Amino acid sequence: MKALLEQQASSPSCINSLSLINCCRHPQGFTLMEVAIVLVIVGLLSGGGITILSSQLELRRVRQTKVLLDEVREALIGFAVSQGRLPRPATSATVGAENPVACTSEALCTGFIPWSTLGVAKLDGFDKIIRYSVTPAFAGGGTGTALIDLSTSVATKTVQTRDGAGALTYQAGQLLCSMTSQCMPAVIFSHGKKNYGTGENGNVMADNSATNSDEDTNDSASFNFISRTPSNNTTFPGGEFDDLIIWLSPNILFNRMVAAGKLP
Ligand SMILES: [Ca+2]
Ligand SMILES: [Ca+2]
Repeated sequence: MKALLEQQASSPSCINSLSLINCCRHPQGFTLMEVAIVLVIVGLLSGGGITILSSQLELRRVRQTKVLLDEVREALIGFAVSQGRLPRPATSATVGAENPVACTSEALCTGFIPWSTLGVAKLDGFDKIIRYSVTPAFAGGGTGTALIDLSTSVATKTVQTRDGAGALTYQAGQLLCSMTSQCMPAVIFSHGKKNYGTGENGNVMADNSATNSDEDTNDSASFNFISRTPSNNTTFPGGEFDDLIIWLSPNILFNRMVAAGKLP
């Protein structure tokens, strides 16, 4: 064996090339099969690494979005405490001041968060403008200046979810909203990574699914939204889902406004 190694190490091909180790390990260097196996292993390792990295990045974006949505909700409460009402949605995808025109319907009171009026981030963790839907009577009403009135203002937004069988059930609010059974004054949401959304410059992102009916609902909803745990299941009722939805509780809003002397 020692003689063989000495013979290989002293051969011209070993001395004159950088493949000394290859040469000494195996008289013919690596076989094609060995190289192929190494390439497959390297490919598997790097592919797995990229998958782990991208899923961690996605988790980070989801967490970042949840934090931003919570901040928006706090900013909405702060606005109501100082102004006596909630703000209207942004003027447009590029103008972040609340729309100066009174929003007289649920649909007109649904759009983007008024990020510059609230002083919050415009975009969620997926670089999509954060969405916002507010009850008209809580956002200035028909005049645009009406204050929230505990004796007349009925919050109108609801959020449904799906039970294990896929049936819709109310998670916030209920079928009929009234003075004694308030629904939610506002809903704040992100379209998540996939399907729908509007980018910073107003570029509208596509809906690439024919089965995501709950995401379809959220994109066009004006008062009844859907919140579910994320799912890739295209055959479950409502289809795949990755939207992130939170809402403003009327009790928390009223409590904070009463504490600040903005409501009797
Ligand atoms: Ca989505
Ligand atoms: Ca769709």
